[in-house]
Amino acid sequence: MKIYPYIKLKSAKGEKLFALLIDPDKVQGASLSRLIRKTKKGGVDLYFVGGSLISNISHESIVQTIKKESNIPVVLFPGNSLQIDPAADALLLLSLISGRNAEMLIGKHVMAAPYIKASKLEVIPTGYMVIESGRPTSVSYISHSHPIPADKDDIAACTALAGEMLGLDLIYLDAGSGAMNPVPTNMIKAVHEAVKIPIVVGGGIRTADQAATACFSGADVVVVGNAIEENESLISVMARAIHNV
Ligand code: 1GP
Repeated sequence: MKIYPYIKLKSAKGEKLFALLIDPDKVQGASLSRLIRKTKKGGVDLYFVGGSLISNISHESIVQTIKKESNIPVVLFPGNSLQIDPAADALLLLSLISGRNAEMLIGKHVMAAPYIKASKLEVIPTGYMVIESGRPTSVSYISHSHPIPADKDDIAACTALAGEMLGLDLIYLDAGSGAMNPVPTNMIKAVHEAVKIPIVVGGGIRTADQAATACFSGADVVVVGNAIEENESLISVMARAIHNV
């Protein structure tokens, strides 16, 4: 099954998905293989692969390595158009709808479109919303965009609604990698009430409680990166929390 229909189906059934974010700059070689082995036992549903900035350029792509060692689907979460890898299963085509930087809304996409078409990747048009989380994050710096203030649920809800009306298939609420504070639960609830399309939530989720709370608030997919890089035993704990909601 393709990835987006799978996410939609799970969302319709109220079943939550756990996505492990692999940043190619932080996890590679032996540590990547160890992480993959742990995810096999741990209940990860999807790998998201990407980062705001990638400086580890190796001959074999990280996606090729993952595909050799695991059957879990790989979804690209690209920080820029250099991160299009045909070896993946799908690509989140991110339009940064929380910002007002035309390049991130549509400009980069124009340049990338022919490459994406040639890659034959499944494309998931995604409304990407960066939420203020206590301090500047890589994504707010690199994207030259203001995050949505953490207490402005109404702005978040209307932004997501506009994204849905424009035909986007997914909303991604991101507090940013390593965020001090995850996306507030009230904001997830407001967005969940505003739209019917599935909602991905990530950034700064460090505990099973936070992951479960995001799900209870309306997240369909919870993304965790940093916390698991630091403590791989969290994989099974997070997976249980997310799947038992
Ligand atoms: C960042 O949503 C992801 O874009 C995950 O963030 O690494 O803080 O879990 P963390």
